[in-house]
Amino acid sequence: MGRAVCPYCGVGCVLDATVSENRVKRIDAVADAPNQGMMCPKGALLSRVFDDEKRLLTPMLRQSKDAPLREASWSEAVGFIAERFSAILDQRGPGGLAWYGSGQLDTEASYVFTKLFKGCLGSNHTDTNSRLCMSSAVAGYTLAFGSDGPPTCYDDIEVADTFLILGANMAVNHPVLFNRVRRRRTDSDTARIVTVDPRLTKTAEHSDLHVPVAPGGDVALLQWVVRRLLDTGRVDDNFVSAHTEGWTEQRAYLQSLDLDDLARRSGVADRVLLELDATITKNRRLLTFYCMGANQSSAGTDKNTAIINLHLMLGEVGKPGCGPFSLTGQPNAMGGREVGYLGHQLPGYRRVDCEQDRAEVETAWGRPHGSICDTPGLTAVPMFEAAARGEFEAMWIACTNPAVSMPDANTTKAALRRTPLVIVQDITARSETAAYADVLLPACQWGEKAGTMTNSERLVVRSERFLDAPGDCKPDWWVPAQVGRAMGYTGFEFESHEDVWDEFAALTAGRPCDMAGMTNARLVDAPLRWPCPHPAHPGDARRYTDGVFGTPNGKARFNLSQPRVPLETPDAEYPLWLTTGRVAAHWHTRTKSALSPELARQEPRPFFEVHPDDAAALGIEADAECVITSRRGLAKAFARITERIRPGVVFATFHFGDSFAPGVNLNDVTQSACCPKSKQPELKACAVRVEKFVSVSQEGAAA
Ligand SMILES: Nc1nc2c(c(=O)[nH]1)N[C@H]1C(S)=C(S)[C@@H](COP(=O)(O)OP(=O)(O)OC[C@H]3O[C@@H](n4cnc5c(=O)[nH]c(N)nc54)[C@H](O)[C@@H]3O)O[C@H]1N2
Ligand SMILES: Nc1nc2c(c(=O)[nH]1)N[C@H]1C(S)=C(S)[C@@H](COP(=O)(O)OP(=O)(O)OC[C@H]3O[C@@H](n4cnc5c(=O)[nH]c(N)nc54)[C@H](O)[C@@H]3O)O[C@H]1N2
Ligand code: SF4
Ligand SMILES: [Mo]
Repeated sequence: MGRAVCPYCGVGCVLDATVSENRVKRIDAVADAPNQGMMCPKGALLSRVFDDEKRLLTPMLRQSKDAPLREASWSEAVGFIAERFSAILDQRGPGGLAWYGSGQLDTEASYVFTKLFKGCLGSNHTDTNSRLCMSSAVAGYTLAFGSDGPPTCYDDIEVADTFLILGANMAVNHPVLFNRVRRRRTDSDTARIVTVDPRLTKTAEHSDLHVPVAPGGDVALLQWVVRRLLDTGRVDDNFVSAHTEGWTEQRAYLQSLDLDDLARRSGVADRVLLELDATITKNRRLLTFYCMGANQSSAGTDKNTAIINLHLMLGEVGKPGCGPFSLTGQPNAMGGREVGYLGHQLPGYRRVDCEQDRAEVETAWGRPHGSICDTPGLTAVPMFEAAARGEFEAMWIACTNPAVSMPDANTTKAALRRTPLVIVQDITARSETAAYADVLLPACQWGEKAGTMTNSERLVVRSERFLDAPGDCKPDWWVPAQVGRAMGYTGFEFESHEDVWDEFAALTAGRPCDMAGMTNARLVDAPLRWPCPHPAHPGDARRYTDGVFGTPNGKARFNLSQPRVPLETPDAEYPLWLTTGRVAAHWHTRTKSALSPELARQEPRPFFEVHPDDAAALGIEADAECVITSRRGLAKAFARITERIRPGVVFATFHFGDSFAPGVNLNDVTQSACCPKSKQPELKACAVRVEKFVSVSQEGAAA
């Protein structure tokens, strides 16, 4: 038997695995955990992920791009990387080295990579798939509260009245948490669920009100709501004057906006707007869940800001049952932020551009003053763009599949072809990115290693190892530690994940995400929420309960949010919006979830949703194979004609990469424009045209 947090979504279900002869026989959900004895099919079917004939079992490397990969020992692979990195440092300096990681790495691995790259190699070019996922949430929280991290916890669900779910399909992507929401809806006479999404999703179907916002129309929609609050005298003046700053400017700004114009920009009918307004204010205790429909936008930070402003005006932050609650997608997206793996961060919510923060970390790491570069590194999109121009000598990619998941993936693939040394650390060779590797490093997967992750509610969960790893697979943290040692740096003498945890937890002492009280022994015993500053501290369920925020003067800030149209809008040549997302059965690029036949057969091929009016105009019948084309590339998918989507918008998923079939990678179509504040790419909106696919042989037959 072994206990571990589910390696899929950020709900962080705690699961028990029954093991016999080094095989997982069954999975049970733990009752005394946030999942309250529940799990979804992805968690329940985890035993299937081990049957992978493409599992990476030994390190592989090649001396040059035209040589084939060959097997190598760990000492050879580590020595090879260390030598190449040293040569790059000598010839090019730290700017030639980049690391691209993942919110699916545990905290220990994220920490050791951060220490190696930022502390020793001197490169802040470390970014992760969290940039595609959470960076607008980080920016939104930090701007308003002076610190990242949600003020809320899951127990708020059972005392909330109104659930505003914006740009999140919780029924599909955070299913166990949505079950808790639905239970609250059933148990309480007053609870209501409102979902804001351009599509009638499964979440919207279970809601009292569906607000079919236009892609990118959220800021205008939220401003319409808060302007109404203002006009009808429903602002919590006491809270606003005691605990916030920036209200005078905010009020003046809101008053300068035209309600009709906002309504038009939101794309929502007046009747629905009025119902939304009535629901939000009739029912106090507003809990807002938001995810990629909010974050993955050129207005990503502004959407986050608009949500937080709404809560500040209502005085609904830091109290039970209310607050802005950003859902994390990956199991350790929150932990990576605590570790400081993004290009501008350092451990414990510190920043590379703050002298005191750098000095504290350098001292803790025993590194000379000035070791950490003071300039934030390149974020994901510019990092791969720079690599495509040949500006990096080496990229180390761990636990992510950017050849499929990055926007404008053709540029990413060009970057991987162009960079002289591409290191890929993964569990399987089925990842499309692995095909570009010059060094492949085999990692232990779930169950084969112990480690720590933080879920959406700041709950820090320790997972056990309950399986022997196959072949030469190693825990992710071990690999950068070996490279650090081989390059002659001190501070990588960790003997276990526990040593790594102790060092990291100590670095969070006195910081907002204080985990100094979370000893290994306590974490093995039970998960804990941060802040948890000393070993007798139980961990705080909620933050800012005293109305004091993390800003220098303790006040939360109102920031201005601008209704911004997506950076590419439909025109005559590309007349439709493309928006993108997920389905319940697949996990991202399917390297794990597709190994379960029960999941893989639920959505067996790429599809796109299109409104019947658009389908008729385009001459597309149900199930027709079509091509979705943008200015950057194309992707094939089969038509699903449905009134669940707004006219003028098509929806498709990015689950299918080039290894599934050539020409189906949706991110060959998407755009790399980013939110100017968070640098998160606009994965939810670009302009496309859709045509029926005609194969070369069909064309020939017709001629
Ligand atoms: N089954 C499954 N679960 C997952 C994942 C998975 O791959 N599969 N991935 C995990 C990860 S990493 C993440 S980040 C989360 C993501 O979780 P979600 O954010 O819930 O997932 P998405 O389907 O990407 O997007 C959510 C919704 O945003 C809507 N949307 C698109 N454009 C807009 C807009 O402009 N405004 C608004 N309001 N909505 C818009 C889409 O129609 C979609 O229904 O899921 C996690 N859970
Ligand atoms: N169009 C569009 N694109 C998107 C999104 C969208 O909504 N629309 N969403 C974006 C978001 S929010 C996210 S989070 C990304 C996700 O995108 P990715 O991170 O690229 O997707 P995954 O398929 O989860 O890739 C994880 C990789 O890690 C490997 N792996 C699994 N476990 C381990 C382990 O323990 N150790 C190591 N070393 N490797 C392991 C898997 O085999 C796989 O290759 O996609 C982004 N891309
Ligand atoms: S809800 Fe998320 S964490 Fe829970 S079992 Fe499903 S995928 Fe895993
Ligand atoms: Mo994500």
